[in-house]
Amino acid sequence: MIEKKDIELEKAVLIGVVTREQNEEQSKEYLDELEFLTYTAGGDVLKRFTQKMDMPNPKTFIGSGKMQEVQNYIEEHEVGTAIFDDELSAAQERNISKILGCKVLDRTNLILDIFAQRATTSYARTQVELAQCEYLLPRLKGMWTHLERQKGGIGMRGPGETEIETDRRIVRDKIALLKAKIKTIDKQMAVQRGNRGKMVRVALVGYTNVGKSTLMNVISKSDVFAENKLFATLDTTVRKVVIQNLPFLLTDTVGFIRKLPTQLVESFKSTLDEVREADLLLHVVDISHPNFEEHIESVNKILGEIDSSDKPTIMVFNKIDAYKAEPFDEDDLITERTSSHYSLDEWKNTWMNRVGKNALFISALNKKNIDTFKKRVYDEVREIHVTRFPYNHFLYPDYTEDIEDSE
Ligand SMILES: Nc1nc2c(ncn2[C@@H]2O[C@H](COP(=O)(O)OP(=O)(O)OP(=O)(O)O)[C@@H](O)[C@H]2O)c(=O)[nH]1
Ligand SMILES: [Mg+2]
Repeated sequence: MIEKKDIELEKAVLIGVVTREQNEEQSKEYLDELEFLTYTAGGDVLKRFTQKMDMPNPKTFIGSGKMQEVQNYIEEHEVGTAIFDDELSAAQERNISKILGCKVLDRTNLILDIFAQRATTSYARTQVELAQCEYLLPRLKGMWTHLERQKGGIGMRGPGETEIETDRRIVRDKIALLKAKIKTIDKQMAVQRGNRGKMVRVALVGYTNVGKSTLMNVISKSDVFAENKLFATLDTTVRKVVIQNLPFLLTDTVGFIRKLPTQLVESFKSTLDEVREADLLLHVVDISHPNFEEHIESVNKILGEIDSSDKPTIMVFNKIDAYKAEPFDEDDLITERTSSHYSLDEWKNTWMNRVGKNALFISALNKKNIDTFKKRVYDEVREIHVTRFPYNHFLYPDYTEDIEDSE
């Protein structure tokens, strides 16, 4: 991103907790992701703080001793932003901000901010603005007022910049306005979708940064923006793809993430309609990510929230070129061998085996197994197509031969 190079990175610290449900390892992975999010938003993480606790402190989330430690660090290093991995209540945010004397954000805040920063079309911007207003409304009272520096930056982009000081009524009016605006666009989009006729619709879904757009570019020869940042894609791109003689529509859309703010899921409803109305889902997974199984769970959860759990789905395990098992020493009797030590072949024999022909292993970057992938998508789309157009025989000839040729 151009901005990134031009602006100075904001200094930030991260704060997470280790609980009974969330062990040290997980906490580390969540903070890794939070750091990636912070970087995407234009921040530079100087330090991470974690605290072991069973129950968060209702007033300040973490305990007073830890808070003191954070405060000392922030003062000494002139840190402007403290980012919590967990959702803070409005009161907690206020209290902590008073103690630390800097901007305090939580994960939701950060994600909303990135969306605000990355939304380019007016439609995406309207959706993000709505989500931000919904998030802001219950938090309005006294927010930031004790801070002198209201200079913008992470967490302050979008409607927050202008509306923080104004009262709830204005935000409520704004919400109504944005909703009306979205409704109008929704109608236009529904018409657009209707115009596409009965063509089979396939949607790429998956966690953010797994390679959906890269895969889209590979099989549709299109040029969708892809990069190693979270939420590179916010809008939906639909391309007509033809494999052999079979045309279908392929959709690339926004990636999911753990704890995707509900306000966003709701306001991105129509962007996600593309997924809801798809005939077939290609669930792309970054198998080189140590946490990929949890990513799958997060994605499935969001698919459930948008009533799309029962769709025919092909699991596409991407980035096999980058997959590396953690080294395991057979003579080491202390370390337990876990799935992190599995080779790719061992993985294929786990639950993935039960997914059967609907589990594919590819590298979109190196174009590995793309032909197998295309063939599988072809078969599936053809099946749907045939049920939809029972009298359309043009599809049958040649394709097997052709595919074999190309492999
Ligand atoms: N090593 C490797 N990297 C890949 C592969 N496919 C994609 N990538 C990289 O992964 C990063 C993310 O790719 P995108 O295609 O933008 O991912 P996305 O799922 O569309 O991400 P969002 O739109 O942000 O949700 C980019 O840096 C790609 O170059 C692959 O097969 N192997
Ligand atoms: Mg993308």
